[in-house]
Amino acid sequence: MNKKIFSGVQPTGNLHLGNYLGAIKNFVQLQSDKKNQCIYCVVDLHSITVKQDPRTLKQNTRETTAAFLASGLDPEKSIIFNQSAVSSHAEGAWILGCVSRMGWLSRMTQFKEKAGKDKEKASVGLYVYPVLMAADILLYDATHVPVGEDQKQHLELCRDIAQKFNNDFNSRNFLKVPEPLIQKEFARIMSLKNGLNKMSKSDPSDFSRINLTDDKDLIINKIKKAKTDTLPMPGKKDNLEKRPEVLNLLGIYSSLSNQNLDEVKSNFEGKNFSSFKENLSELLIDKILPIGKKIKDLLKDEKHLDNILKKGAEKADNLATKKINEMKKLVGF
Ligand code: AQP
Repeated sequence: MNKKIFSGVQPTGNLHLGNYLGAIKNFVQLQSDKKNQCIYCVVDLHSITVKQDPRTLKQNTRETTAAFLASGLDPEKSIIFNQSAVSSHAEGAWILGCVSRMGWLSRMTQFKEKAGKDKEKASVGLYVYPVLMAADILLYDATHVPVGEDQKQHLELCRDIAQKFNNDFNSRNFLKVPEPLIQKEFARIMSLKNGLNKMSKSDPSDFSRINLTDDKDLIINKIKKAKTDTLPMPGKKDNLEKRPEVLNLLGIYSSLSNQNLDEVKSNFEGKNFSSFKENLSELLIDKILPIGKKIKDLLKDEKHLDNILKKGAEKADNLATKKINEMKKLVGF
């Protein structure tokens, strides 16, 4: 079956290993199958759900685009654009917002996590963020959406919204119900400081994550300081349920080296943590440093990046305008 792929990344700076292993690496793999139509979006409308400095936002949009290209996305093979350049996303979000139910959105755990204790002060945009995400996906009839595990609940909501729209407007299969594409193992990369928290751009501690643009010394230092525990390196048979930090580091090794967890455990069984950490740093330097270098090079030519986004937006706009016009007709506009 030919797949239509849609996914996005927020231009909120500090693109990290979690974004890469949970999402972008998968984007590149999907692009390599010629039968797939891939659309990858820098979701700048999503990023303003929390306060952004306008000049930094523009630069972060370029940086996320550079990270896409440096990781292997090719504008000749995939549509690459920024969300705010295609106005159908905002229009679609309004229509779908009127179909969505408050109760559905109230159950979204990401809002609860991001809004924290003071929900009253969170933006309305942060609350309705998953509706905009549904519009992003449904406008392109995406069949598959590659995301990290943290976005699974939003994808389920998107499916509910699509079905309700189709029912409400008597338009069976008009909005295509998409499937999530989530890696089977290590779909959620955790913080280097606390194995129970997700690795995140907005974590105040830079030592909680490996950024794609970190240099060699910083990578070595961050892995050296990454939390482990006092027990020895686990063997193949050891259960790691109660050792989240160790599981996370082994998981990172496994994802980067394309080996399964048991193989990684066997390779390091009986060795000490410092030797494992040295190996992990070397692997990160081998896989991530070249991406960081490319990002920095690409950022030297802002016009080139802006041009890629502009051309991508023209292609995306053609597809999205058709769909939003049909959607408006169904609604009665
Ligand atoms: N830690 C993670 N492990 C696996 N996948 C992850 N993703 C994010 N963090 C991890 C995936 O990366 C894609 C883009 O994410 P995003 O930029 O849209 O926003 P996010 O999920 O909110 O990521 P962050 O880093 O946690 O950003 P902040 O701190 O700004 O909220 C998504 O597919 C996501 O699943």
